[in-house]
Amino acid sequence: MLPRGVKLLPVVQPGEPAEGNLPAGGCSSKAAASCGSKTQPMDPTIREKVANHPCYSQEAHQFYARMHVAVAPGCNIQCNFCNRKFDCANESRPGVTSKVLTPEQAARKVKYVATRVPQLSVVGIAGPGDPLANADRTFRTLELVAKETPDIKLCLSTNGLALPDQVDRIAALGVDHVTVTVNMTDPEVGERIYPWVFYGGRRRTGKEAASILSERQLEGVERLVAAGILCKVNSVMIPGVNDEHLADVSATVRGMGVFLHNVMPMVSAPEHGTYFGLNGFRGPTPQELAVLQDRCEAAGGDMNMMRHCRQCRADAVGMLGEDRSEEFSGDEVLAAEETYDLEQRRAAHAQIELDRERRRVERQSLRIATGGTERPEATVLVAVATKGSGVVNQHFGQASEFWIYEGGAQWARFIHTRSVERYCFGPSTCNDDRSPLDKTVELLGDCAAVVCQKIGPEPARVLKAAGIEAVEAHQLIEQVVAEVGEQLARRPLAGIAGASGTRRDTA
Ligand code: CLF
Ligand code: SF4
Repeated sequence: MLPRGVKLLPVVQPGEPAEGNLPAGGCSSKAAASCGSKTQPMDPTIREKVANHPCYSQEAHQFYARMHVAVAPGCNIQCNFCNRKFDCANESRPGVTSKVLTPEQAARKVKYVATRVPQLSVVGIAGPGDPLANADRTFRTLELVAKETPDIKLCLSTNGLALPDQVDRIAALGVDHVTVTVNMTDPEVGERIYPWVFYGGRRRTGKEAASILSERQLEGVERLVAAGILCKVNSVMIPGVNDEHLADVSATVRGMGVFLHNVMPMVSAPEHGTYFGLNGFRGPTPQELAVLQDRCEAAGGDMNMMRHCRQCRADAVGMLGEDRSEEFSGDEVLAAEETYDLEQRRAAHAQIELDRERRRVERQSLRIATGGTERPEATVLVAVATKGSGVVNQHFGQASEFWIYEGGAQWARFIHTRSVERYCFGPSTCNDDRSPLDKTVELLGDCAAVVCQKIGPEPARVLKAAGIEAVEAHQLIEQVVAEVGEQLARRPLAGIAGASGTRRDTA
């Protein structure tokens, strides 16, 4: 029996083709009854654009991969969470450095990777500095990639300062996806984030710098939308600086026609050597981030929120949840003369689409709600270990990240992902001697259960001692989350199967 008010809706994840009046697009947490304007089927042009883009569609990211080519070393602004030694922190994680490639090397690398990673659907330029502060290198790379690997989508991410002058060139090259980082629209907030910007041939500081940057960003966004380019906004959440302001940013850019908003956590540690890191500004906890994402979603009316960002590096390769950049970093990759087999890649994508369709049909038959205003009265958080493809298929000990869902009777809402290594909870937990298992337990401390394909007795015992049930499963994620959530929400203290975990039916 269902708790009062729960509507039975087929599971439709962002990016799936909309049927009838079901929600679609990057609407990760709304169901038809509450999705406002998204109760209409998605525009077919937009649907085609997001269909296999792993960042613009949460569902697609379970099946498709991206790669970044690090061709843009310079930057035209200074952010207080960046010290230029590492990749651009507006799109990637501080503390990693990517080797800069020439456009020709980058195009050769794309061919090499595309031949070996059939899931690859998108090539992005996101650093290590700002792509549009290195416009010639960036556009030459895009030109070569478009010519030599024509089935791959092109993507760009920029701080926006140079954007208004480059939109025509971006459109002419057929770039369909552009991300602009907007951390503020209020110069009073902005002057705390940006010590300077370089514009009009000289360095600007203070409120003037922040005003120029904000105006240029919004003008750039306006021009992108007018050119029919799908626009995503990234915002770095800096507690105590812009966290109270980002819901206004979300509403502003939603009003301008931005498709998706990605609020990312600032990752701040003294060893990164950034102004914020050295001066005790901390990043948000996963819980604080999730609360702000919900606020932005509401403030934007019906803003699509990206909740599956991995803050990948400027030379990232692979599915969003995996990092294969090392595997493709050798000189042989840059020297390789590949023959590009377009037919083989098309056949691989046709197979991916068949698998994807099978999962979609399975999910729809379950009729589990993935969001909406009328959620069950009782829900719990469930952490899932998965490598993608829509199923629980990762061993607990091998998971480098967990997907966090809210689960309840006939209900499974994706919240976000948490990386086992990534989150820093401030100086008191840096460089400590806790075991990886202890850190994982702390990371998942607010979850009632962990669902994974396999778990050993010792980690299951440690989780149990922390009040987290371990559940073994190999099924569709939503199905397990809803079942486990329903049981645990009803019996939060009794648990469901003891510390050794419960064996569940296999898919
Ligand atoms: Fe790269 Fe960015 Fe394009 Fe994606 S990433 S340029 S839109 S192809 Fe994606 Fe990586 Fe998050 Fe960026 S997970 S950091 S949002
Ligand atoms: Fe660093 Fe990126 Fe900011 Fe430039 S835009 S200062 S590279 S975080």
